[in-house]
Amino acid sequence: MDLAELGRRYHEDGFAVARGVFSLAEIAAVIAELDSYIAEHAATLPPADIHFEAGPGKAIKSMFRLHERRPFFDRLQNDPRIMAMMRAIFPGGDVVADGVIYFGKPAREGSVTPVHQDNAFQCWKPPLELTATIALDESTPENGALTIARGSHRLGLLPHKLSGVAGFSRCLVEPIDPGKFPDVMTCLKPGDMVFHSVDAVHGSNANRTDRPRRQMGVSYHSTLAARDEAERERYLQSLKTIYPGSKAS
Ligand SMILES: O=C(O)CCC(=O)C(=O)O
Repeated sequence: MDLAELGRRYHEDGFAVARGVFSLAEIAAVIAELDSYIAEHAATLPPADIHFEAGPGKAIKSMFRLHERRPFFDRLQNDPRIMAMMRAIFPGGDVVADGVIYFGKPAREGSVTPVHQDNAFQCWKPPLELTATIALDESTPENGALTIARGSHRLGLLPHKLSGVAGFSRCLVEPIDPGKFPDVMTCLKPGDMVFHSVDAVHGSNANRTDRPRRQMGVSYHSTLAARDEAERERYLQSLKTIYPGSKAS
């Protein structure tokens, strides 16, 4: 892994892909832990920490804050390989892991992720925060690969509105110019990772295949950045109308 090249790509494009970070055996262990987490917790998670698809199977769409309930996921977010890549991307300060999310995109029911920037939820200034995706399944154009507009992180935070979509409460008000910021589908194999900036415009299509497109999303920030707490509080207040008792997202 060329860490300097990873960092250069990230700052140039607003995202960077790292292939084969985790072995297939390690990914199988993550999936086993996830299955056991679902069996233990899914029925009792608060509404902000689990979202379901609207399809007939009501399959799990996403889950938040897994690291708070399982040391396995806390260890995952502090994996030394990821931390080495994070320090290459955000040199200068320290890097802090902010939590683990599960994005299910279940077979046949996985719905569209509306186009958004994570900083509409996260409120970091400067925007030295990112999501590191770990692919558990192969992602393809047909099953809703994470799609990122190359270079869009340079636009800064754009206006968002309420999306009405569970787990992705905000989306862009206006589309951006695809001629200047072309969409890149990050088609991943299990164990691959993609790091996308909190300001990168991204989303994904529905999953119409018979296979799930499961991914873990881990957030990291540089200690050179701070949250705009007033902005974050306004966002959290807006959520209370959507998810009573909510903490985030
Ligand atoms: O599941 C998806 O494709 C969207 C994930 C996402 O929005 C994110 O990782 O920030």
